[in-house]
Order: sequence, then structure tokens, then C-alpha cells
Amino acid sequence: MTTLFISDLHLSPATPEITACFIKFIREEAPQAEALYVLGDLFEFWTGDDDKSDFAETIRQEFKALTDSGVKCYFTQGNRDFLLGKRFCQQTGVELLDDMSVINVYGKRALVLHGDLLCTEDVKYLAFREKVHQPWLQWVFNRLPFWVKEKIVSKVQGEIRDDKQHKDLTIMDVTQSEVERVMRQYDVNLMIHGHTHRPDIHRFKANGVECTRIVLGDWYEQGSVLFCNTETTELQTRPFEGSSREHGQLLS
Ligand code: LP5
Ligand code: MN
Repeated sequence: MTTLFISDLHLSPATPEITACFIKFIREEAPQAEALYVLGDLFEFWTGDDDKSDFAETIRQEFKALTDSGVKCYFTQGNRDFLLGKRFCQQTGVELLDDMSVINVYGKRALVLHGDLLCTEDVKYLAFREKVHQPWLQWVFNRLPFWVKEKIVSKVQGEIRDDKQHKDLTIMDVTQSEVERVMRQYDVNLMIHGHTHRPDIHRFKANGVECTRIVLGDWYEQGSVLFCNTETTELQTRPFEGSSREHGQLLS
């Protein structure tokens, strides 16, 4: 049996090639697995579980079909789908995880998270995150009509876009001391996250212990999957339709 991890698909009606690759993955590959973990930024932006568009409905149906077939499916919110909530999960059978969750991957304790919380040098983002994560603000926002929420989101996105362009690339990566602090806090030596779009398997020693941090890739040019079973842990790619690129990076 296998366990699959994905993140940073940024699904949107504007990028049908990504959606097609995801649909092929969830229909043909995910049903063979025992579990699928989606570690955030599944959507380019998720304005709320009241999204009634055909696009949102299609994605919900794909998850529902997967969980109905017996595959466990877990979701961690990303910085682009922090408004995905209980209703989506009830409709799809997906289980919502805490921002940081310890799971068991074939006998190994692993901490799974989106990864944004590890970027402690990106102080402007973290301040913004704290604002939009306030329960009262989300409570109010979630009660607005969907079209009003879409207007607010696109206004805020417009204001933020410029800000990211002026950021140094290093502040948008994880802070190693924070990685180590969090791993110590959760008592794990394996961490799996996305967000930075820098797929890699990092090995390092912290307090004399061998640690591994696996970073999932985005789906901008191909599908990206972390494939795990009892023998192997591998970052793999899935080609978009019409492209033949495919490769993997082995952990063990
Ligand atoms: O995903 P990526 O890599 O492109 O960028 C992220 C960070 N950006 C974001 C922004 C979101 O994608 C867009 C959010 C729109 C939200 C609308 C919410 C409406 C209200 C909801 C209320 C419940 O996540 C980016 C990081 C980058 O990752 C790191 O890789 O740097 O962060 C930013 O660019 C954030 C800016 O630095 C923050 C600037 C503050 C501007 C204040 C605007 C007003 C806020 C009003 C809040 C209600
Ligand atoms: Mn992200």
C-alpha cells in the first residue's frame, strides 16, 4: 500500500492543464493508495465553502468519489485555502487536519504542515496571516454573500501582489532554526511540507539526531507527488497531458 502527499496545485478554472493532471491523478492513481494528504494550496484561492461554481463542484465530486472508494483523505489549510472548512469536508469526506499534525507513515512519526509558519523571516506575511486567521474576522467574512467576498479577495490580492515582488527570495524560504525548534516541539525527526515550491529532501543533524525535511513541489509545470510505502519515499512528478517529462528523487 502507498500513502501520497501533494500540495501547491493552485487549482483554478484559468489553468485547465493543471486541473486535468489533478483529475487524472485523483481518478487513476489515488484510488490505489490507502491515504492521500493534501498539504495546502490545493486552490489558487478558496473564497469559501459556499462556492457554488461548476469548478468547485467538480473538485468536490472528485474528492467525494475518492473517499467513497475507501481512501482516507486529509487536508491541511494553506495560505491560499485557509478558508476551506468543515462544510467542504462534510461534503467530500475529507478530514481537516490542524495546522501542524503528527501522523504515522509506515512506522515513522512525521509532522505534516503547509510550511508557511516556518518562514519566520517573512514577518509581513506572518502579521497578515495572523490578521486573516482571527476567528471573529472569518466568522464575519463567511457570512457575507459570495460575490462580496470575491470582490474583497481580489482587492486584497491586488494590494498584496506588489509586496511579494519586492521580497528577498531568502526570506520566503523556511528558517532552519524554526524547523529544528518545531521538530523538537513535536518530537519528530521527519517533517513534510509544501509552500516554498522548492521540492527537495533535506537531511541534517539536530541535537545529534538525523532529521529529514521533505519539501513537496508545486504543480505549475507538472504534477508533483510524494510517494511513500514501506520500502520507498520518493518525490515524483507526473507530466501534464502532451508532455513526457517524469522523474523521481529517492529518499530510501
Ligand atoms: O502564495 P504565494 O507564494 O503567492 O504568497 C504567499 C504570501 N501571500 C499570501 C496572500 C494570499 O495568497 C492572498 C490573500 C488574499 C486574502 C483575502 C482575504 C480577505 C479577508 C479574509 C478575512 C477572513 O498568502 C506572501 C508570502 C509568500 O507566500 C511566501 O512564499 O510572502 O505574503 C505576502 O505577500 C503578504 C504581504 O507581505 C502582506 C502585505 C500586507 C498588506 C495588507 C493588506 C490588507 C489586509 C486586510 C486583511 C483583512
Ligand atoms: Mn503556500
